[in-house]
Amino acid sequence: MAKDGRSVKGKRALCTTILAALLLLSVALLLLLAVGIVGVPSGLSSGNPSISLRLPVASTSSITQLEDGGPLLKTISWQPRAVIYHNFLSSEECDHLINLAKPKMRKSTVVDSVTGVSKDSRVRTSSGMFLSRGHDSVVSSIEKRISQFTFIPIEYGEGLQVLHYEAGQKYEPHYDYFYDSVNTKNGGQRIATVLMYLAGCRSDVEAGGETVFPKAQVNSSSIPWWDELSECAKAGLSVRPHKGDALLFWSMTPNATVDSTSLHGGCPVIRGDKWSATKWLRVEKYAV
Ligand SMILES: O=C(O)CCC(=O)C(=O)O
Repeated sequence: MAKDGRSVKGKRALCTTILAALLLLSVALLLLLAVGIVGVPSGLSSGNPSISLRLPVASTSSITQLEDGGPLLKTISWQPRAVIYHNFLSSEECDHLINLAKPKMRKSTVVDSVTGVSKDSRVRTSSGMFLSRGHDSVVSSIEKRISQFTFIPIEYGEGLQVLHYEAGQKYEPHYDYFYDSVNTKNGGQRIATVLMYLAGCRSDVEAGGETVFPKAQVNSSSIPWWDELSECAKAGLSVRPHKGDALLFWSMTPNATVDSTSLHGGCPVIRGDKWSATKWLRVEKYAV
């Protein structure tokens, strides 16, 4: 009898231990799902060219969902390769970059394609300034995030360029890669660009200011917000400037030649102000 009693007790203890272990495992799995380390596949349809992933957002401990619950990372084109990372920067980081740049803004220049020398131009009417790499702890943390996003080491990046466009200001379509040998001496060719919107549409830019890719191989006229785009933006695939979002696009194809579909420009701001920050990435270390 006593032996049977012990074995019943033993079985109960074993069951309790198993149940407790299962409960702990479920809680751990729920925690991992909550912080985004583990994800549930979202059912990509084979005909859909855009791929969405869920990544942690800037400097906050929890994942901020978009109001519409949309994905944080969205591939918008394969030619050129381009992806939008929503909420890449926090609102405080955007404001910090603007405040750092504001007192030092100068009329933007363009690079002469033959001599490689910077010159004033009507194709680029914004104002801008450069923040040196690792300028302060906020800039360093953004540069580290860019490196993790692009898989390109921090040392391959130029300083951050902060740009300001007032109503009517624009940057006509151009390539970020160089044709001259002067500008590729330090760091080699530009391979990719990360364009971050610090103040953008729906808040500061009420209309216009989109980044447009006139040669993108995408049928963009089917997008739901087509009617809200400026005429300039309808000339190709366009990205509306939304505060905190980052746009990554590649100026070189996987076979290491320049990608002519990466032609892009900043459409004229129609109302309001647009602020952005550009990080150009090179194929080699860029000495500063
Ligand atoms: O401001 C934009 O939307 C475009 C900026 C740009 O083309 C650049 O910085 O190379």
